[in-house]
Amino acid sequence: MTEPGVPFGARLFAIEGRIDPAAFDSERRLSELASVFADPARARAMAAADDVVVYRGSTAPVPERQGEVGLATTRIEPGRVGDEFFMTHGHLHRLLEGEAYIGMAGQGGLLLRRGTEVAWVEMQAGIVGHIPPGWAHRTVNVGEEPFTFLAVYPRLAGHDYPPVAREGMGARVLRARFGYRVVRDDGTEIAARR
Ligand code: PAN
Ligand code: ZN
Repeated sequence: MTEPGVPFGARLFAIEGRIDPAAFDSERRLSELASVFADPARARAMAAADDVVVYRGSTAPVPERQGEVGLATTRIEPGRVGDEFFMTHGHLHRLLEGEAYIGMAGQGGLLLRRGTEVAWVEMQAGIVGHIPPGWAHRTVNVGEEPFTFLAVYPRLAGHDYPPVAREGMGARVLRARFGYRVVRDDGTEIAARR
């Protein structure tokens, strides 16, 4: 593993959705995420039959120090719970820090929320999504292949999950006839690709 705090070049594997070297890898399975879906009972039943990995991450060896820039990849598998696409849990940063997501492969989107404001950014290879400070963020795989991206962030930004677990993201991303629609909790559609 690369020494912490030293310059290095890391290789990105776009389709696999990983970075090398990685200090650690993580995975989130459907059973752990059931409660974030609109139909948790259905997610639990699916997980009981086959507790698939919904997404995995790899994090480059950047030390947790002020000023350091973290590099982490995420790969979200294609799939749905009912009509709702597989997605990340979603979080706020502990510190008031922004982040950039660089699309590497597949078709996805970035769902953002700040209070009652909800935004949707389509993501694919070649698109950089900008997450301003103070916005909760979640990514969604709206395609048939893995959706992968690189996150670039202040290493100390941190993850705060309970607000999203409690209040959700203000909208859900659902299958449409040929694509998807992004529907706010009040039923308004804010984006669609059909
Ligand atoms: C990303 C996310 C990653 C997984 O690296 O942490 O996509 O999503 P959850 O953390 O919501 O499970 C990031 O935004 N880092 O700040
Ligand atoms: Zn983040």
